[in-house]
Amino acid sequence: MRLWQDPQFVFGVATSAFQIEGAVDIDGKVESIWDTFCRRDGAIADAGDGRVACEHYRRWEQDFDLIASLGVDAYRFSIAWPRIISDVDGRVNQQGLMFYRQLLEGLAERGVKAYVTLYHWDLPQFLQDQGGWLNRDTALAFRHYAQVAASELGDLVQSWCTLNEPWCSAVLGHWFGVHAPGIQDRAAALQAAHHLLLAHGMALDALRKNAPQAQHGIVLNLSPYYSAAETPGDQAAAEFAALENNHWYLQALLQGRYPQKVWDYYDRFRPAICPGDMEIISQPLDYLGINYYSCQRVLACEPTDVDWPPYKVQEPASNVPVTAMGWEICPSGLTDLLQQLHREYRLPPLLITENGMASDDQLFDGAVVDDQRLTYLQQHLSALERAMESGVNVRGYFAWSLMDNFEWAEGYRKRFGLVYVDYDSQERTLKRSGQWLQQRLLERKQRGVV
Ligand code: IFM
Repeated sequence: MRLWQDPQFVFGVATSAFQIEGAVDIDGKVESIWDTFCRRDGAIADAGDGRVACEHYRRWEQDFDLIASLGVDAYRFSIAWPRIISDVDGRVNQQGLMFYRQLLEGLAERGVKAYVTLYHWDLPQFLQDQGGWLNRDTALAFRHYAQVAASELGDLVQSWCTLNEPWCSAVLGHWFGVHAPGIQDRAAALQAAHHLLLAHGMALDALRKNAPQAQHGIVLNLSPYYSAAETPGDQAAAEFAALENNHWYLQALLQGRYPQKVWDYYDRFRPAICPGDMEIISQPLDYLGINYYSCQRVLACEPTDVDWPPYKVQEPASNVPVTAMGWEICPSGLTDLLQQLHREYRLPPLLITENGMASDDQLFDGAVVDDQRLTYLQQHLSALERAMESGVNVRGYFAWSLMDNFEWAEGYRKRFGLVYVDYDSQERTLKRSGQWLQQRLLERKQRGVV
């Protein structure tokens, strides 16, 4: 595979703060919306929360040794905003900064590049109390946080990401209500999406000023939307679904507008936009991060309610391979998606910032044989390579996730890690998929590629 021979291509593993750190009320950290949401009855499938998670806050050195032993070039992780900023006035928590400085120094000592995300969903609760992403001031608060993070930590960071998957924060958090803050309101979702993108633009500017030597971008979760049947109605529905879920974000970021069809369809729910917002949102990016897990198959339907779209996402058929999340395994979708984006946009360089699968892994005799994940990774890397061979400029690939962790509303039951975590003992075991990746990366080093 050409991918393995390119010394510039970055291989990494990824995590996020709330999913692994634990220590949610230690060293001056204040509450996030996920701390609050986890206390809501029935919100988390196994009633789990972030209090202990993978105890990474305490065990980070051991975890970093593990990362280094994998032979990856980079580690993608997020900073918990509520560890850094303590109140509505923007007071800075030095202990929080010290923790992340330690992490960054730990990575530098091990020769691993730091890819840092500022927002992976853990909004400080004090901002939610002021309206959260429905309040435009949250974008200004995010700019302040970005400025503090970049000026205090920027010398050790190679790549910054403003937001991870704003679709999830907006739609899962404000429309479906299955993620924090658990709101169910179509208009709120569109307004939150706009303020998230505005926050991205404002933070980008602060990052460029305070950490000019680093790369700056954003990460979107994207899927190809296929028509589940050949009828023109279903094809139009798939097109609408792609516009609503992918291009709403892509067009705003890359072209400074929202897709007209979706704008017209949701005329009752349009977000408030101030003059100049779209210019702030669509500043040039050094890279666009794409999180890819699956494809979506769509059927046309009559909306049951005014705030529902004119399509339905079909459940995978019983003969289609799925992950433990029930998501279709669809490696060719990655090639299709990348090629479509390449055709439709003038893209910055791309990174695959997450890719992986949940499976029902079992630790048996000290080993975890997760062959389904191993195949998943191989197939997706081949699919990525096919896209690159056809001309798509992809500069890196990060496996999700380094280790099993808190899978949001699913709690701890869904395991995405290359490393198995025994939540009773906190013991880590490299799964077979992780051993495979490690072997490939070490061979690559031995061949002198990097
Ligand atoms: O675990 C999540 C991650 O936090 C964001 N992207 C998708 C992953 C799997 O659901």
